Parts: sequence; structure tokens; C-alpha cells
Amino acid sequence: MFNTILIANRGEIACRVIRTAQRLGIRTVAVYSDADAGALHVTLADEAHHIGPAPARESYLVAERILEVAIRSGAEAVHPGYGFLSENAGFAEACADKGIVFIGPPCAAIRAMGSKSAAKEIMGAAGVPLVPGYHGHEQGAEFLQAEADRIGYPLLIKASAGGGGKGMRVVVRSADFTDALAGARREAMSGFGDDHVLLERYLTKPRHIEIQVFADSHGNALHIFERDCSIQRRHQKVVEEAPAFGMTPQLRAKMGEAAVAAARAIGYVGAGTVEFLLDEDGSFYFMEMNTRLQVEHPVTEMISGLDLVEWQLRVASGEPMPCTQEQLAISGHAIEARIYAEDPSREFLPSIGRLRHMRTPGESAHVRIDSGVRQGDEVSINYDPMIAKLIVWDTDRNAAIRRLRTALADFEVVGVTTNTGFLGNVVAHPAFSAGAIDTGFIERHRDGLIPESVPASDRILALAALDLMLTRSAEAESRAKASHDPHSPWHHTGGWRLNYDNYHFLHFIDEEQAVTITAHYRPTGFLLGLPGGSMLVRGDRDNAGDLHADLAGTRIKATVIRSGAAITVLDQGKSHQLVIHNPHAVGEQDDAAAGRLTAPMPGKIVAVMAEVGVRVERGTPLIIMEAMKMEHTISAPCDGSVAAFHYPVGAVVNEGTELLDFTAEAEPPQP
Ligand code: MV4
Repeated sequence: MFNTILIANRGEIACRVIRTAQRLGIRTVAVYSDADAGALHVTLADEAHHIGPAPARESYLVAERILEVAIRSGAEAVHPGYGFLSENAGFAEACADKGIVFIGPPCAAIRAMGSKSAAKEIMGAAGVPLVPGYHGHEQGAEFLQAEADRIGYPLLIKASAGGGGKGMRVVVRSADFTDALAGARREAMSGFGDDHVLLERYLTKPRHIEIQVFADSHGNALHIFERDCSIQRRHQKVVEEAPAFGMTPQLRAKMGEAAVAAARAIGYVGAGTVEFLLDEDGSFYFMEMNTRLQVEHPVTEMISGLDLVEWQLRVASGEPMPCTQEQLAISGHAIEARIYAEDPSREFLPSIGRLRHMRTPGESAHVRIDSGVRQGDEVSINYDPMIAKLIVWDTDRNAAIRRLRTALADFEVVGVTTNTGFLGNVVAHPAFSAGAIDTGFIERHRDGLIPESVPASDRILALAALDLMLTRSAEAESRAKASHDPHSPWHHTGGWRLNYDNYHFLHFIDEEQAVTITAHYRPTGFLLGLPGGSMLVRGDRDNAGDLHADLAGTRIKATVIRSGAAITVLDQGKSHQLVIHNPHAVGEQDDAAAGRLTAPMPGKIVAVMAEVGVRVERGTPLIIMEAMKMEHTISAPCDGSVAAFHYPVGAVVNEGTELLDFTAEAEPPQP
């Protein structure tokens, strides 16, 4: 076994690999870019080395730099994680050349699976079922037309060098084939520099079923059952589960056998995944093989009780696999949801900004969270916006679904928009519970899955108002204590007015609408005037900052997070952001906006009005933001120049996000 390994990755997978390595007593070396200097994986590792600027092509993808760190740190092996260099045969080869173990398959196996048509050639020869079609070298249009007519329609034209759904065209009738072929070729050439295509019968409602395989260097190979990854959006997996709904032991054995045959056909060693399309009639067909550990491997770990990274480390160091096929068994059901910083209501646009608040459900035998970020971290535009993987396990699928719905509702994030509401709608959908799942699930049920933005309910407004009043009372109390005359009536917050009932006006902006709540003081709390009527409320905050509220006799616990003018209420699994609005201080607010270089509220950068390093005078517009269908100008707070803009035009940022660095001009010496 290794003494020291380098993890050539970042985020949750780097943290995950470090966790297992440290459990095995292995020293861990991390690498990080400028943007990840304070990242969790850097903190967790035993040592960490800077490898370059934020862009992955200048850091995590620079093989030479990673190898140089491996040699300098004495790492005997490199774990590539997934993505980045994990399926780069050249990197695997470069490791071997330096006498460093690449924790993955032989580079020949990586190369063999790199081309779709070559992969199909090998798999077909190994007896692995292929979709009826043509994947040979003859590419003449007439020949391909004849092949298309032989295969039948609907037909799929796929770019051999393509992947992830890119370069695919469906042809429904023979007369359309010639034009479709020409179009597919053009796209393949421009997209991949290779216009080689393959033809397949088009499966209209397939499921994406993948088999986890493992092989060691002692000739052993086995499978660790299947995962259903059909819930995808634009070829990006969203929800994965194991075992697959409705899978029979017989079909599982046949698919497992085919997957192991595929692994053996390329002399595989290590963790791999064989992806199949499962047709409605129970036929299955090889799609592709991934020569790395997959993002979704935790669901396999949860139902098998195995640690696949431990297996990777043992096998890569020359040990045989810890188990035989006969010793493996499925227990229960696991589901994974990928939590992204993205806005489903804005076509899933990435949402960047600082995680002002992040609280995850408690982990247990039922709930696992693989994350590479924590509260306070920036979610940047540089990398994949996945915040965490939320994995649940229970004894059966319905129990696991219930577990996941609760855990998603308890997953609190403020500072970026996330897809947790969307994920909750997916797993709550009757079609999901019924197992009516195939690769078209999200498109088919799309309307019911995207959370719609609705005005704040009286309950949300009451929680925001209560939190505001508790804050004002606490601030007044601390002011009174700090003053020389603590008992002065001016410190009294009871809203005292001569001959009038004691109350405050609370002004909010909600979904671009102004909302005013009156808060009347009462001996036991506040009587709120809400859009739907009056409500007597009271409450207090616990040490964790949670709000324990009594709303007209209903006792609840909610989270209310303030950041600047924004107030976010997290209640019943939903997050609702309001903006505190003081109509009498518009000038001040504008001045405040002019002085700050942070986003005044969530919005989109629509224009950058200055150049880095060029002198500007106080008040010169620097950035134009669009928010709530209004334009907001971020202006120069004083004479000086912009040192750096942090976000490009088009970026969607959250309230409080630092937008630029500004260098003030030195004040001329006072006479
Ligand atoms: C197919 C198919 C239907 N019939 N091949 C999409 C990307 C690549 N993994 C292969 N893909 C497909 N190949 C035939 N003959 C449907 C898809 C497909 C798909 C496959 C798996 C998971 C999600 C998908 C989403 C759209 C299309």
C-alpha cells in the first residue's frame, strides 16, 4: 500500500479521496489553483501545492506541473478523481514514465475506450450486445444510405468522436437521410475535427443503466451491480439510484456478465463503468465505457457497503480485490441528488457568489453528503457549479425517496441559487415513485419540475417581520446598555407614540412588488398587519441563530438570514428572498450603492463601463447590473482606477457578491 498519494483534482471528489486515504493512514498531497487557495480539499490534505491560475487549463489540466509536485512531495501514486486528467491516456503514460502509479486503468484501456466506434468494435467482438447499426470505416454516402435502410427507422446518426449527446441526429424516414448525414458530418467536423459517423437504430424511450465493474492485476474481474442514471438534463446526470427500479436478478446477472466481459476485453484494471441503454422490451445495448470512478459511485457504495476508493488504492498498489463476486450483495436502496449552484427558473444558469449560509442535514447511516465547499466559500465561474452530492439510503426505494425529500428540504443555502427545489420536485413526482423513468423524464415532466417564483406567503412575511423586530429590539437594547443614560425613553423600542398604538412600518420588496407590514407591539409579541389579515406572533432565536416562532399559536422553527438589504427566509424546504426597503432613504441607499463595489441585489451583469488600470473620477459608472427588471449602476466611489473585474458580462451574481477591486487615488497631501 502507498505511504503518500497526490490527488490531482479539487472539490468534492478531492475531499472524498482524501477522507478514505487518511482513514487508511496514507499521507495526502493536494494541488490547488489561485481560486482554491482556501478550499476545503486544501485544508483537509496533509500538504498542498499551488499549481497555477484559476482556469483549469492553466492549473488542474497541466500534467507537467502535477507530476512535478508528485515528485517533489514524494507521492508514489496519483489519484485523478473524475473529469480533468482522469481519462487522459497521455497523463497516465507520463505518470508511468516517472515511476509514479496512476490510480486507474492501463493507458491502453483508456485509449481503447476513447473512440466510440473503436469501443463498439472491441465490445462487439467480445460478444457485448450492441444497438443494431453500422460502425465501420466505410463512410461513403450511398453505402451509408443503404445501411440506414437496412437498419430501419427511426435511426440515429452519431459522431464517432462525439460524446455526451453532442453530434447526434435522429432520422425518421429514408428520404431525410442524405441531408441529415451531411449535417451530422458538418457538425462532427466543426465540433470534433473528425466527421466519421456511426449509425444505430434509435431507441425512443431508453433507460441509462450502468454497471460498476472492478478488476485487479491478478486476473480477477467482477461487477458491483447497476445504477439507473436516466434522470438527466442535457446529458448531465441529475439523480442517480441503485439498484434500478424493476431490475430482475436475471437481467442484472446478464448485464453484469456483459459488463465484466467488456472489462476483460480491454485488459481492464481498477474501477470502471460500462454504460448500457435498456430498451422497453428488456433488451440492453452497450453505449460506452468510462475508465474512471464516476461522480455517482456513492449509491453503489451505500447498497454494497464497500469503499470504492479503498478498492482503487489497494488494487493500484498491487493487492487483489478484497472480495469475490459471490461475496457481494445488495442491501436496501440508495439515491443521489446532485446539488448545483444554478437557477432552474433562469434556464439553469449557473449562480455564482459567496455561500453566506450553508447548513446541511445531519449525516448518518441514512444520509451522506459529499461536498467540496462550506459556508463562506465562493462558488466561482471557473469550475463546475456542483455544491454537493446528497446521498440517502434506506431499506427500500419508497423509504429512500422519503429520506431524500426530507434531506433536500433541510439543505439550506443562502448566497447562491440552487436546484434543491427542482430536485425535490423530481423525486416527489408520481412518475418517479412509479418508476416510469427513462432518459426523457425531465423533458416530459418539465413544467411541473421547475419551481415557480410566487409572492411571499403571510407565513414567510410574518417570519421576516418577526426576525426584523427581534433584531431591532436587540440592537436597541445593546445601544441602551452602551449609552450613558440606559433608561432614556429614546432607547425604548416599544414604538411608543403619544396617544397612539405602538407600531412600526416594515417595508419589503418581494418579486418586484412593495409590501408593507405593520408591527404593533403587544405584551407577548407583535400583532402583524399582513396582506391576508392580522396575526399575533412572538419568538426568539436560539444559539444557532434559528428562529423559534409562534405564529398565531402554531409553533415552528425557521432560518432567517440577513445579508445587507436582503433577508432570506428558509421554511418548509423553500427559500424566499425579500429586500428590506426604506422608502424614505432612497438617496442614502443610492449613495450607499454608489459607494459599494458589491452587487446591491441578485442580478445579471449587463455592461462593464471602464477599463482595468484606466483612471476614473468619483461617480464614473463602472458596471451596469440588471435586477428585478431595473438597471443598477455601480459607480467609482472616488477618483482612482479598477484593478480587476471579477465577473464577465452575462454573469448572474447574488446580492453582496464582490464585483471588482478598485484602487483609490492617493489623497493629495493636506496643506
Ligand atoms: C442513444 C439513444 C437512443 N438510441 N442511442 C446520449 C448521449 C450518449 N450517452 C448516448 N445517448 C443516447 N444514445 C440510440 N441508439 C438515446 C441517447 C440519449 C441518452 C442516453 C443516456 C442518457 C441520457 C440520454 C439523453 C438523451 C439521449
